[in-house]
Amino acid sequence: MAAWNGTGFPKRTQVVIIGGGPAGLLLGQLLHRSGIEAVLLERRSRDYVLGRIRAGVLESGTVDVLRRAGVGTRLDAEGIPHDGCYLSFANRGFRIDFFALAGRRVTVYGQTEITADLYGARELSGDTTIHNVENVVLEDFDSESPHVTFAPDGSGTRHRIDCDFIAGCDGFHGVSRKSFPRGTIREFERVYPFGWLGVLSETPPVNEELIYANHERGFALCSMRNPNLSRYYIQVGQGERLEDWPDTRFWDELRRRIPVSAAEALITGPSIEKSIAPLRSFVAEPMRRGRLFLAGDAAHIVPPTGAKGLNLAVSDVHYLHDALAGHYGGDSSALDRYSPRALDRVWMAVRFSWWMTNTLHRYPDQTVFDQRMQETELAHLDISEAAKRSMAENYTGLPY
Ligand code: FAS
Ligand code: PHB
Repeated sequence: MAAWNGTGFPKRTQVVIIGGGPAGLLLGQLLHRSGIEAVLLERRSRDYVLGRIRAGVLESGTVDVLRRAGVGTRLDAEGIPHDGCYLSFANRGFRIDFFALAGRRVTVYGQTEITADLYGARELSGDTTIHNVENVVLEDFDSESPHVTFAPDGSGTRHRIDCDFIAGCDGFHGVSRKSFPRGTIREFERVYPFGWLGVLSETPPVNEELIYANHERGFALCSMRNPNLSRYYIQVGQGERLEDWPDTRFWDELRRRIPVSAAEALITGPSIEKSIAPLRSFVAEPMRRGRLFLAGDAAHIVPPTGAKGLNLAVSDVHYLHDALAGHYGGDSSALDRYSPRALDRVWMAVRFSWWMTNTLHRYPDQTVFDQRMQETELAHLDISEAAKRSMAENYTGLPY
């Protein structure tokens, strides 16, 4: 158990996890089940973290890891298995049959639910979670004795936790990646000249499976969370403002971009959540510095087109848990393999997400030739089993 001081905060533990999103919570849960103690520091409140609406599609590998972490019960009961998805362009659509082509499926189950399941498990674990922390500083992670200091919610005092390892699971805007000494991390980035305007509505999904739509007006996606909760996205220009997108304008634009048969079947309703997310591809190398390890969005970002962001966070955590459990079991060799092993899979997902994004979105300076190239890429996908198989293998998740 953690060594405590008189302030009510632990002063030593085995692993300090920075960030209580899916990556941090899942790592804490896997470590706990391996008998390894982790203290989790989260900048926001529990309710704030649980209020985020983000990913919705889980690779089969992600489902396996969540079951192994002991948080698969509600996922198995409420998750919706999908054996395929639709792609549409020029008012025609076709299906990619994941199961027939790749022998595996995806599961629709919101990230919000995963976070809730993980928070429930963490509270049962008895491990320490400290919310609303401020000014987190990572120190001495190039030594054998790293430590983290932080200020609890609004207090002026600072607290220190000594540990064996620090897991930076604090997302793209977190402090962990930025704590690497200058010149020791290489960043690869592409910012896309558009974003996604997403709507959540308590309406039945327009289709049983997802529809990814290419249209000359821009990309659209029809997704869902359950039989009475739909998630829709349309591509919007950079700098678009939510206040310029009342529900009626959103629904009208979505109808224009999906096939006529879907547009006619669409059941609309008031948005219960509406947000705009920017799109970028980003990778930081390496994902480790001494006893500091990055996992999830702290190390990489993908455009949500390929439904990879959350799934990559899970595979990172799978590899990091293996490495840490190996170390505490007497074999530290996997610690050195963590970064190259995780990055191999990250880059494969970054490529796939980049390909999906370039094939389905309209670029501001796009010509009619470019539009025709996108449509022909999709027409080729429709007639080529080899191309469909490649997409099915990547979308359902390459092996760990
Ligand atoms: P997260 O960003 O989820 O969690 C990081 C946590 O660290 C946060 O709780 C944050 O408060 C905390 N933190 C930050 N700085 C800290 C500090 N200094 N100290 C302590 N804590 C700190 N992926 C998909 O697959 N499909 C999607 O549709 C999709 N939509 C998205 C929409 C948006 C708006 C965003 C931002 C992301 C979306 N993603 C999507 C990607 C998303 O799901 C991420 O991949 C996933 O949340 C990654 O989880 P984490 O790595 O845990 O990072
Ligand atoms: C979602 O349901 O939020 C979702 C699904 C697939 C994606 C992106 C987002 O590619």
